[in-house]
Amino acid sequence: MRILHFADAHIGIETHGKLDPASGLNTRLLDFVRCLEYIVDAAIERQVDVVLFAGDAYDYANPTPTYQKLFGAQMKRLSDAGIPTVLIVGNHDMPVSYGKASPLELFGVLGVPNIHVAVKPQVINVTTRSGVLQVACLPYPNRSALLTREEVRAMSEEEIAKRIEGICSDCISSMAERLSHDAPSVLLAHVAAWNAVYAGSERTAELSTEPKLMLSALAMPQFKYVALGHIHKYQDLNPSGAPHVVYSGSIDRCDFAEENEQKGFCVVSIADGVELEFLETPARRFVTIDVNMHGLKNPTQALINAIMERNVKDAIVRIRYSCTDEQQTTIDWKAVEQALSGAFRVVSVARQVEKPLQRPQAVITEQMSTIEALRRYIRHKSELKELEDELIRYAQQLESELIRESAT
Ligand SMILES: [Mn+2]
Repeated sequence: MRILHFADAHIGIETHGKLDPASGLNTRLLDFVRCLEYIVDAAIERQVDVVLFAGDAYDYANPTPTYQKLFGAQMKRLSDAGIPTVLIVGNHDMPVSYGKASPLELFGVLGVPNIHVAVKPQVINVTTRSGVLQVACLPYPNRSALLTREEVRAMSEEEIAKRIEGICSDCISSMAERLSHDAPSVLLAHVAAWNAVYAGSERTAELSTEPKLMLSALAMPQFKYVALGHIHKYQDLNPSGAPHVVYSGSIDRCDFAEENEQKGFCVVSIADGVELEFLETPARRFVTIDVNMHGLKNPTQALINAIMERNVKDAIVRIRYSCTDEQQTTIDWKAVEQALSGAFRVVSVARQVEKPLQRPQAVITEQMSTIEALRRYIRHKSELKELEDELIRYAQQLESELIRESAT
C-alpha cells in the first residue's frame, strides 16, 4: 500500500508577494497553490492508494472564498481520481471559539466522494484499492474543546499544556488499542512533539507553552507510520523506523527563516517493511545576501559580486549591507538593480547600522522562554523592577492569546 503524506499547505500566506496582474491573485498565494497542485499531480501520477493531509490547509480559520476555491479545486482532483483522502483540522483551520465550524468541514457536509474529514479524534477505516487502512486521527488539541473555562482559569499555562499532553496521549493509546489486527494502521496527527526541531520562522512557537507530545506517545507499535503536521521543517523523529514518526513540513517556504530548508511531501510504501521517500515541491527560493563593505575600494562592485555569487534567479531576495557614510554616497544603485533583475522579488536592501552599546545588555538567549527572557530584561533595568509582577502577568496573557489565535 502506498500513502502520500503532506501537511501545512497554509493557503493564504501572502507575505513578500505582490499582485499578479494576469490572475488578480497574490504571487505568494500562487506559489503555495503551485506546490499543492504539484503534490496532487504526484498522487495521481504515482497512483498512490491514499492521501493523508495532516492539517493547516489554510493560514487562518476564516479563509476567503478565493482560498477555499483554490484548496477545494485540488481536493476535487483527488476525489475525481478515486484516491481516498483524509483531512484533519490543524490549529490554523480551527475556529477560536468552541462550536464554530472549521472550513474543512465543508467537504464532509457536502459529502464529497473519497474525502474524509476528522474534526475530533477518531479512527477512520479507509477503503483503498489495496485494502483497508485504519487511520487514527488526532486533529490539533484545541484547549477550548478539551477544558472548561473554569479549569483553564484555575491553571497556569504550563499546567494546561501538561493536562492537554495527557489527554492526547490517552486518546492515542485508546485509539491504538481498538484497532483491528486484520488491516494496517497509521496515526495522522496535528501536534507538536518534544524532540522536534522547529523551522526557522517558528521560534515563537518553540518558546511558547503549547502542548508537546513525547515520542513514546506517538511511536506506538500498532502504527506502521505516524504522519504529522504542525512543524514546518521536514524531519523523521524516529529514523530507526518502527514506526517512522514524520513531519512532512510545509509545502512551500513561509519566510526567509526557512531559506535553507527543503520543502516537500512523503510517499510511504507499506509492505513487509516500510519505505519512506521525501520528494521536494517546486518551492520558492529565498536568498539573503550579507555584504560587509568596510575597507573596500569599490562598494558597488562588492555588492554586485555578492549578488553574482548567489543564484537570485526567480528568488525572493533581501540584501543586508554595512558601509561607511562615505561609501554609501558612492554606490551606483542602477548597476545594483541591474544585477538583481532576474530576481522574482527584492523585498529589502537595508544598510545595517551599528549602534554603540551604551550599557551592558541583559543576556537573553534563544533557549529561554519568552517569560524568562522578559524577567531577565526587567531585572536588568532598575526602573522596571517594581513593575515586574504586573508586566509578567500581562505578557503571559498576551502570549496565551497569541498561541490561541495562531501558534504555528
Ligand atoms: Mn499548525
